[in-house]
Amino acid sequence: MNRQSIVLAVALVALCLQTPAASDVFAQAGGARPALPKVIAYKDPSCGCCGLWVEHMKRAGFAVTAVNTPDMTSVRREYGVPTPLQSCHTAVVDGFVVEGHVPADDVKRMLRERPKVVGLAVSGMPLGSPGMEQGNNKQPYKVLTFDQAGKTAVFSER
Ligand SMILES: [Cu+2]
Repeated sequence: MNRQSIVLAVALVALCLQTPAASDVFAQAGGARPALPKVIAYKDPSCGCCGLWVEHMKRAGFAVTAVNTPDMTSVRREYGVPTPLQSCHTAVVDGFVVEGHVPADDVKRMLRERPKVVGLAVSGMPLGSPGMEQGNNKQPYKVLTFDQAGKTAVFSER
């Protein structure tokens, strides 16, 4: 290595080391919070309540890409959604799977807490869940976590 390339290497290392510190300062200065991760929502093109759930997620601040597919069975299989938990749409966000009409607040909590699960699900389509609003009709429902073995646990009760 000649002198010039050593200087260049040192400068590059210094630059790399500097980057996290600089962004810390930015965060401390009240800079923008990191944006919410992107959501990809798979749904049947004819599913109206799926579109309403996508709108619910957008209102909560998520950037959502809706992907229309007539074959939701394959999507659920691909992302490991247990059959008893199935609903009308399947979304993927930051490595987690979100099945059905899960409230955005629960998705945000999962992203903060990062439980060791595949994702969250609201099975069926309970009335009153996000995207399934119908006046004042509200069916109580549970948001469940599920793991690779299909084991579930209650994440929240709504
Ligand atoms: Cu639905």
